[in-house]
Amino acid sequence: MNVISVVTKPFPGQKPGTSGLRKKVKLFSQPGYLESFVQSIFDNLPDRQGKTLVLGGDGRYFNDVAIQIILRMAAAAGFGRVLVGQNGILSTPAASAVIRKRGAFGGIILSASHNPGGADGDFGIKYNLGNGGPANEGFTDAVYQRTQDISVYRQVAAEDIDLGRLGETRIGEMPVSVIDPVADYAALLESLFDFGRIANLLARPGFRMRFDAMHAVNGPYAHAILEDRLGAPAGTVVNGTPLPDFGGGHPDPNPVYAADLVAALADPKSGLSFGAASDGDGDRNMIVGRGFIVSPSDSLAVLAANHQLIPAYALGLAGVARSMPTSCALDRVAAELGIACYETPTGWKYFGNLLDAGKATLCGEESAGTGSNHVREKDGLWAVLYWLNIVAVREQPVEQIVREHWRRFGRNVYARHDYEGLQTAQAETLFAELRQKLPALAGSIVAGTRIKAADDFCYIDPVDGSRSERQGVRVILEDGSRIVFRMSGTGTEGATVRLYLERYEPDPARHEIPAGEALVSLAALAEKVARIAEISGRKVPDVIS
Ligand code: G16
Repeated sequence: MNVISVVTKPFPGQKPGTSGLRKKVKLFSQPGYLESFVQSIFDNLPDRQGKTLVLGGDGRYFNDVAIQIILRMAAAAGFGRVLVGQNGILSTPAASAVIRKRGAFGGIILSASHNPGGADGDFGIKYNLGNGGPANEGFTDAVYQRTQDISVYRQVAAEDIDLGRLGETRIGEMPVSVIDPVADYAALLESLFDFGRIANLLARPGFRMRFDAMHAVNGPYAHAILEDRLGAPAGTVVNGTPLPDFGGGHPDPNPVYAADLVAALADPKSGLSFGAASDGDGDRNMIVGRGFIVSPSDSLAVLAANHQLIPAYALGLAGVARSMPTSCALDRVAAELGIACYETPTGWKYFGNLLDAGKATLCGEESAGTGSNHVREKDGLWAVLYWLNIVAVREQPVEQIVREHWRRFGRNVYARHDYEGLQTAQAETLFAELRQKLPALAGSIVAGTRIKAADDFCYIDPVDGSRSERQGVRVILEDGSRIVFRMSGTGTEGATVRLYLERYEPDPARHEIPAGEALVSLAALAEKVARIAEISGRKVPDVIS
C-alpha cells in the first residue's frame, strides 16, 4: 500500500468540547486541520490494526470531502475495514446502532449537531468507542494532547471512491463497505416499539402528525420509518431532504428554530394533533401537541413514567439518569418507581458507563436529548416513536398526558435562558466572579431568599470512579428551587452562557401559570447572583426554551 507521510503542525484550539471538536468550516477546511485531528485520534488507538471502523456524518457542508480524507487516513492507519454510510450519511444514533450491531472497534461521526451548516457554518467530528458511545473525557483529553505535538499525518495515495453505490469497494488495500444508513437502525427501533399500534394510530382519521426533519439527516430515516414502515401519509415528513446548509436554517428543534412547526400545531385549521422535529444529526427531538410544547425535561419524566406501555421497557427500568441542569421531574418518577436516578454532567458521554453497567435504562437531558440502552447516543426518532407509542396506548392527546403527569407528580417549572456569542473574556469574568462567591453564598440571604447550598458540580462516576470537576455552578434555594449556570461546550463563536431555572409547583391550580411568569423572581435572583445582564450588556437572553 502506498502510504504517504505528510508534514503537519499543531493547530491551536483542537480541544474537544461537550461533544467532539466543533469549529467553523473555514477552519476545518484549511490544509492539514482535519487531518491533524484525525491522526491524533488514530495515534490514541494503538489496537486499531485490522479492526473495523464505522464512518458517517449528518451530510452538512464539507461532510463529503472529510469522509474521503478519513478513508485514506484509515487505510494508512491499518484499519481492516471501514463501514461507511451511503453518500457518507449516518445519523448519530444510527452510527451508534451500526457500531454495536456490527461489533465495530469504534466510529467517527461528522457533525456539528444543531449548529448551522454551509460554507460559513460549522463542522464537527467525534470518536465513538466500541460500545457505540462518545469517547470519555480521558480519551478526548489524550487526543487534545496529541494535537499539540503532532508533526506528521499519514494517508494512502488513492482517488476518491464512489460512496453512492452500496456494496464493497477498496481504498488502497483496505476494504470499504458502503452500507444502507437506515436499515440497521430502523430494524432496531422496530424491535423496541409496538409498530402495529403506532401504525393504527397514524391511520386514525382524527390523528394527524407532522415530522419536521429541518433539512437535516433524519429526513431519509423519518421517511423510511414513519411513512414507509408505519404507513403515515406522504407529506407527514416535511423538510425531509438533507441539505448541506440545512436550507439556511438552524437545525435545532426548539420553539425558536422550529417556529413553523409550533405555529402549525397551534393553528386549529391545520388539523394537526402531534408534531415532532429533530436536529442536524438526528439525536435531539422536540415533541409538540396541539398548541402545547413539551419541555425536554418533562418529556424525559413522562417517558420514564410510562415505560410499562412500551414493549422494550415493560418489564421495568434498571435506573434512570439525567444531566445536572435537567429538571428534577425525572427524580420524582424514579422515587415513585423505587429506582435509582443518577445525576451526571452535561454530555451524553457521561451516560455510557451507567448504560454499559446496566445501572440505567433511560437517560435524558434538558438540551432536547433522550435515549435508552438500545444505543449509546441520544436518539431523536426513538423519542418520537416512544411518544407515539404512549399516545397510541393511552388514546390521549400530548397535552393531556403531560398535564396528568403534573397532577400526579407535581410540576417542575423549568426554563433555560441562552446568552449566545458573548465575548469570551466577559463570560470568563462572570464565572470567575461566581465561583469566588460560592463559599459565601450558601446560607446567605439574597433578594429576601435563603440559599441552602451553592457549589460547582463535581461528578464521580459510580462505575469507574473518574472525577469530572467544574461542571456547572448550582445555587439551590431553601424550597428546592434551583438556579444553574453553565458555559456551553458546543458553540463555535465567543462564549454561550446558559442559565437554567427550576421551581417545583405541587399545586395543580398553579400549573396553568406560564413558566416565564412562574420563574420571574428566580430569574431576578439569578441576575443578583451572577450579574449576566450587567456584565454582558445583554438585557434579555437570545433563546428561551
Ligand atoms: C451535545 C451533547 C449533549 C449536551 C449538549 C449541550 O449535544 O451530546 O449531551 O447536552 O451538547 O451542550 P452545551 O450545553 O455544552 O452546548 P449535541 O446534540 O450538540 O451533540
